[in-house]
Amino acid sequence: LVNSNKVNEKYQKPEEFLNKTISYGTAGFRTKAVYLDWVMYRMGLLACLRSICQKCQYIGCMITASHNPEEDNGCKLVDPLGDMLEESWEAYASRLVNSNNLQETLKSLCENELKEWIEEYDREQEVNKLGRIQKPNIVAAYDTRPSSVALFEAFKTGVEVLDGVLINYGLLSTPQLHYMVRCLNTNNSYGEPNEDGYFNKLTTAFFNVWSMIEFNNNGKYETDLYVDGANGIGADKIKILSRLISTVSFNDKPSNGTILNMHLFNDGKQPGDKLNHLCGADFVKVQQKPPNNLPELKDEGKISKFCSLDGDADRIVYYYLDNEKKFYLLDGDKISTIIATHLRELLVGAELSDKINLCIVQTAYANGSSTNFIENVMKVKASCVPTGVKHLHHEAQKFDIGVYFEANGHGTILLSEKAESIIEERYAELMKKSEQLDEGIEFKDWIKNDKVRYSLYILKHLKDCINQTVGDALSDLLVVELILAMRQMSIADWNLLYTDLPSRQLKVTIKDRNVIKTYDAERRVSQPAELQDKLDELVKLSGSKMARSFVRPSGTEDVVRVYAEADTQELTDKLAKQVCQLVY
Ligand code: NG1
Ligand code: ZN
Repeated sequence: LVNSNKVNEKYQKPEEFLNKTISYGTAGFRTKAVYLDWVMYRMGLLACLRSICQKCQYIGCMITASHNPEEDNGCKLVDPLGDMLEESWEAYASRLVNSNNLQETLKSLCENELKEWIEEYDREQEVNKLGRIQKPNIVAAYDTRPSSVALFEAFKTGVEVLDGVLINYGLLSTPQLHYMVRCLNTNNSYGEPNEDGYFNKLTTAFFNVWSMIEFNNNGKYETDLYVDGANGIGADKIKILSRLISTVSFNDKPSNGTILNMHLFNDGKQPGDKLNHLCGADFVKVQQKPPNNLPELKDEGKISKFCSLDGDADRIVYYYLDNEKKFYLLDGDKISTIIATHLRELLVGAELSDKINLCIVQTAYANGSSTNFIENVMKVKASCVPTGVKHLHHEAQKFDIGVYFEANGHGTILLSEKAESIIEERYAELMKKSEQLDEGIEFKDWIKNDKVRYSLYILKHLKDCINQTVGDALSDLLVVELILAMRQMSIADWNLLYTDLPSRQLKVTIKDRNVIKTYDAERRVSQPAELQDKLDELVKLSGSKMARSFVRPSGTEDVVRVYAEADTQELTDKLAKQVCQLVY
């Protein structure tokens, strides 16, 4: 492999990058799309190396810049089980991209860090010469950005240099690509590796739960949901999901007559529509206001339920306006608390709470009220980790059930192998018993009439509705809707779980954001030395007992992020501004 000598420099590193370093950060490589083709080419090489070092299993490449502006783009690699690229490989990615002598760096990686794997690969090639030759297997997909297709071509050229076999899935959401990778590497046991398989898995689980719900006229659950597609890939996928949800009657079982109606807006198909522009989950969360083009709803006096996806459909936040048009946001913290509350009730109901533990993972951006609610009302463990999904994911893996969400709406639920097998075994026993039901007893009634049976049944199918590889707006949406429907809860009721402290997120541009070093899950600054003391002083003098503030360098933009929360919005905004001045 090393001596193949095929590496060419078609996608030359531009001069202006020769003295610059860029790093594979929390979201892979991400910047203005015009600077990226040579990066993509090199990532094609790296994806092949990663596949070779994973016995030629499929490695994914998602081309997206998520919630960032349409002009940006980026690239994330996906490991064989659908999770993010292993941490040690982030360093290889940065090395390969920052190298000013690509051939040399590639050679050095192959002859040192990756030596064992490359030798094994070369040996296998020799042995299999006459038979089927294993090649690096790569799958790629991209979001709707205009730059995505050209960047895919650059990636493809890189893959071809190392003889990789590339499947192009075209337009997918980030979580769909993660799903495909997992299916391909697990012999389809996770699902079929195509879009039908993805939707089939989600909707089957959804209908299995939905069909058990008794809807009555007094229930407060809103069956209409208005979805902001951020003018991106999520809009296309919501259209498919919405069609399936409103037309499929699962397994020919009579439906309960109630349908979840999704109404899409910001679908990206109207003149002037621009990805993430004045819309989408990040806009709504950071600006704390509704997106553009909120549908005019005729039913005055009735509260409507809204949600916004982000540009690659891995984030979701909910919101509503009250009769005075006051805006209420239900962010990742509200989503994780309602999910964890419900899962805990199901565990108790299924008599499994002593066998399966539960934890919620958050970051410093979690609203202080949510952490207080988790620890002091729910009495569940709340872990705090640094920003970036990989940190949340890894922490959540330490528990039987780990519910993790960033406040911005990115998150999912992970079940340990132990939790999975307990639930699956008990469920299998339940199904066995159901085969011997007396005549005249309906399966559905039999399940519903017993708390243990019911809780187990719901637990099993709710878990199957979760995309455990990564946060997935579509899967999260279905899980939230099922929980609200089961609880007969309106969005306003859900919001009452706890009251958010007013918060503010701002950004400051400084010469070198990396002079700021943090610790304690990014909640405190260690460098520059005097910054934390000054920040503490501002918090102390803020006039609010609840005040909290922190600063950290962004991993995806060239800015320092400032966060503050306090008793009132006025005090919060004042504190956030003062901290910005401190940083500047
Ligand atoms: P940075 O730019 O490091 O703050 C942002 C989000 C993260 C995560 C990444 C990846 C905030 C405050 N930060 O990271 O949570 O989603 O983008 O997209 O929302
Ligand atoms: Zn995203």
